[in-house]
Amino acid sequence: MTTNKSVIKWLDEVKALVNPDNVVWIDGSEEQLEALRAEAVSTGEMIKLNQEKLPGCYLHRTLPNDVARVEDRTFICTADKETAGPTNNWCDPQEMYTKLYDIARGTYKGRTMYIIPYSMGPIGSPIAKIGIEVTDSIYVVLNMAIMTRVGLKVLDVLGDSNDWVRGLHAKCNVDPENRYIAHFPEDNTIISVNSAYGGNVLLGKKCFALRIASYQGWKEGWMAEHMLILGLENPKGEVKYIAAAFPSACGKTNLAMLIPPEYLREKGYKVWTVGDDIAWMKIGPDGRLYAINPENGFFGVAPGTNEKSNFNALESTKKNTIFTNVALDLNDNTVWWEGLNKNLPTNALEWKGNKWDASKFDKADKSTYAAHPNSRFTAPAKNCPCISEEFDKGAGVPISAIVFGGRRAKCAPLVYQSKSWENGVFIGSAMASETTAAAAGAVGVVRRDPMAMLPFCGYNMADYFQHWLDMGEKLGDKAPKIFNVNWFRTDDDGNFIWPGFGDNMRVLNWIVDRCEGKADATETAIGYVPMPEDIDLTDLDMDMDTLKDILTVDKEVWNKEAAEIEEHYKKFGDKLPEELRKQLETLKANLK
Ligand code: GTP
Ligand code: SPV
Ligand code: MN
Repeated sequence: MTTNKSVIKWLDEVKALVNPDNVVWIDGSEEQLEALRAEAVSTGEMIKLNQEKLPGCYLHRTLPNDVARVEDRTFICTADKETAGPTNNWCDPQEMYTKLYDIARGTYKGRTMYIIPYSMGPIGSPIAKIGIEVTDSIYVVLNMAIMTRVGLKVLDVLGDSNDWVRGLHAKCNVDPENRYIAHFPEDNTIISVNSAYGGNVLLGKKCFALRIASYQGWKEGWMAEHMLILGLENPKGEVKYIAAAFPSACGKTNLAMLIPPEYLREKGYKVWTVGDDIAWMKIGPDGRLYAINPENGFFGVAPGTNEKSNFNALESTKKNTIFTNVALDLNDNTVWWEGLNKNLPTNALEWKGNKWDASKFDKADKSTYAAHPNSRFTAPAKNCPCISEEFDKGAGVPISAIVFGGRRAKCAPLVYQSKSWENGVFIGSAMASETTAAAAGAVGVVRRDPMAMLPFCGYNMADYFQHWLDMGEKLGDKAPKIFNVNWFRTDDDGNFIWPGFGDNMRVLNWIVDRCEGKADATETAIGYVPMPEDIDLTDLDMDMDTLKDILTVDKEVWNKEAAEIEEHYKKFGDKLPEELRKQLETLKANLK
C-alpha cells in the first residue's frame, strides 16, 4: 500500500504485537465501508435503522461502563514530568509503553487489524496533518470514516515523510480497570486500550487533533483549540468569522449551527458552520489568524437536540449517521432521545438495549432516561444545511473574535469583552464551568477549565498560557478580539434566564459590532460589558431589568472569584507567566 519506511516499520511492529488473523487497509471506498457496515450488522455490533426515514443510519451501543471520556485514565507521557505539567496525569514513556504493550499483546487473535490512513483537515491543506490509526473495531473504522478524511490518497500526500501520528487502539475486553488513553507527544504516538467509546478511541479527534496537536502547535508556532468556528454573514453579504471555546457539552455544536431569530433572518443575517469542536489556527501571510476545522463530521451530543434548539444538527443526522447510546423506537425502527420531542416512545429500548418504561420517566432521575446523557450522533459535516463553503478549503478562515464561555449559574455576565489580548488570555486561563456528562465523574461541579482545554492540553498548561501570550505578540494589532459569554445564568428556581440557542445571535451581533468599532460598552472591573440597549431584544419575552441583571458584575461574587483564580494559579507555581499574575493583581485592584 505504501513504500513509506516509517509507516511499514511501525505497522510491522504493531502487527507482531497484537497478532491479528487478518489485516485490512481502509481504502476510503464506499464498497469497502458498506461491506463493513453489513458485517457489523451481522454480528450485532450495529443495528440498521429504518432506511426510508433514516437512510444509511445505524445505532450502536457501548458497554455501560464505557460511555464517556475517562480523564483519570488519560495520560501524557513525556520524558520529563514537568513537560506534562500539573493538570495532566503523567507516566514515564517507557513504563507506559511496556504496560500497554503487555495489555495489547495478542489481543487481535481471531480478529482483524484495520489500518486507517486519515487526514485531519482537507487532504493536502497546508494546515492539515496525517495520522494512521490501527484498530480492531469496525465501529471505530466507520466513525473515523465520517469524522476524518480516510483512504489511500492520504498515503500519496504523506509520501516518504515521517511527519504522521501513530495511533494504536485495542478494544481488548473493555475492562475499565485496564483502560488507558496514553499520549506520547515526543513520539507522535497514541495508544488506547480497553475502551470503545468515541472520545477515547476515535484517535484523530481529541487524542491527535487536541492533545498531540496542541504540543505540535507549541513547538511549531500555531494553535490547536477546543473551539467551534462559525461565519456570521450580515445583510451586506460580508462574513466575519468567530472561534469559540466552551467546555464539553456546553454549547459549541449549538452555537456553530445557530439559526438567527426571525427578525434578523428577515434582514438577511445568516450563520455558516465551519467547525463544531476543534480549530487549528495559524498566522496567515497577511498576519491574521486563520482557522481550519480538522474534522470532517460532527460527534455531537444527542440529548436536547431538536428541531427548535438545533435544526441544522438534527438535519445533519438524517442520513449516513451513526447513533451511539440513544434509544431505539421499536414502532418504526428509528431513534429517540430526551429533548427530541414530547412524544415519549411507548415501545422502545433504552440505550442499554432493555425495554424502556416511559411511564417511569422522571426528569430528575437520569437512570430513568431512554438515552444516555452523553449519547451522541456521528454525522457527516456535508449533511449540515449551513455548512460553510470554506469548510472544505484548506486555507482556513480569518478569525475576528475569539469567545470563551462555560456554564456558570452565577458570576459571569451574559457577555463581556477583554481589555486586551493579554487580558483575554487571563480570562481564558481562569475559565470555569460546571462539569457535564461528556466525561466520566460528577456532573454539575464547578471546576477551572482553562480555554476549555483542561482535558485536552498535551503539555504543561503554564507553557500553554505563555504560548497564547506569544501568539498575541506575533499577531500584534491583527489579533482577534477576545470575549467571554455565559448562556447559563440561572434564576432562584434554577431556570436559565437567557433563552440561548438561536437567540445567542443577539450577542454575536454585539461581538461583531465591537470588532468593527460600532458598539459602545461600559468599562467594568472585569472588562467591557454591553450597554443594555445594545443587546437587541426584539420579539423576545425579556424585559430590560432582566437583561441588566444578567449583564451585571457583582463585586462581591467577583472578589470570591478572584480568590479562587489565585488558588487555581497556585498549581502552576513559578511557571505561571508573570503577565497573568499581573492581570490577576489588576483585577483584584479593580474590584476594590
Ligand atoms: P462537546 O461535543 O462535548 O464538545 O459539546 P458541545 O460544546 O458541542 O455542546 P453542545 O452544543 O452539544 O451542547 C450540549 C448541551 O448544551 C445540549 O444539551 C444543549 O441543549 C445545551 N445548550 C447548548 N446551547 C445552549 C444555550 O444557548 N442555552 C442553554 N440553556 N443550553 C444550551
Ligand atoms: C467532548 O467531550 O468534548 C467531545 C466528545 O467533543 S469526545 O469526542 O468524546 O471527546
Ligand atoms: Mn468537544
